[in-house]
Amino acid sequence: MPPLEALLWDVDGTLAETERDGHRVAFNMAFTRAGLGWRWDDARYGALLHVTGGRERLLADMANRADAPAARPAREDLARTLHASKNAAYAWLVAQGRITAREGVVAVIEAAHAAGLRQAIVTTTSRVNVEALLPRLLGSRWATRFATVVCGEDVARKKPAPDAYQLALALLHLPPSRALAIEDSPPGVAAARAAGLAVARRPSHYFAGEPTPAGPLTLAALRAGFERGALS
Ligand code: XBP
Ligand code: MG
Repeated sequence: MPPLEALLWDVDGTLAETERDGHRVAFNMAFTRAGLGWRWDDARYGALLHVTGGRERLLADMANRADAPAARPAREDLARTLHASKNAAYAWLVAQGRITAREGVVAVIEAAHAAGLRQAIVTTTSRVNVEALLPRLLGSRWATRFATVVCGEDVARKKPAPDAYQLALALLHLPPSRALAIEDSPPGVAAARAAGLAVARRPSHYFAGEPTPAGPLTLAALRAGFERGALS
């Protein structure tokens, strides 16, 4: 294996338990604010996570609801309104300090920065959510830690398509053999692998049944796994 040159970080579920502590709670706040009796419990939200993108997730859920608007344009309008309201509620939850970094994440980002590795954010969440979360996790230095930030709006196809990873690699001028993706979910792992990347899996709350690596998240462990070719 060539030496490791870059870490490509997923956001939701990887940097923090944002789906459990942020997005699901915020979707339910948006439903209430819209006067809808809808509520996504933990099990329903976990099942809906195979649909990436919050607006797309709303549309997928509406497809199974008798009380959703029947006409496609009305559904799309409602999904857009609920999604904007959800993102506002998410920013509020972040500002309240309800979302904290997963263990080891901040230390690895700082160690990688100190070691001269390049880093990128590669997420299918909306840019507003990244811009709400990252300063809270890393302070104002966050923007100096990532050479590029690829978000859901930047690509035609969200994960599990490889587009976001391919775009990040192109912006970093790196072949996939020099970078490592860090992901929590099967769609995220599939996206990284489809872009030809090695992947360190750190399953989050909703994917606790997925294979989990032994030991804490450290830069040394990531580097060793990458260099042994032990990550897939
Ligand atoms: C996770 C997603 C997102 C979030 C919600 O992305 O699929 O849709 O659940 O964010 P990743 P939005 O793990 O790649 O960061 O509502 O902004 O889509
Ligand atoms: Mg994720």
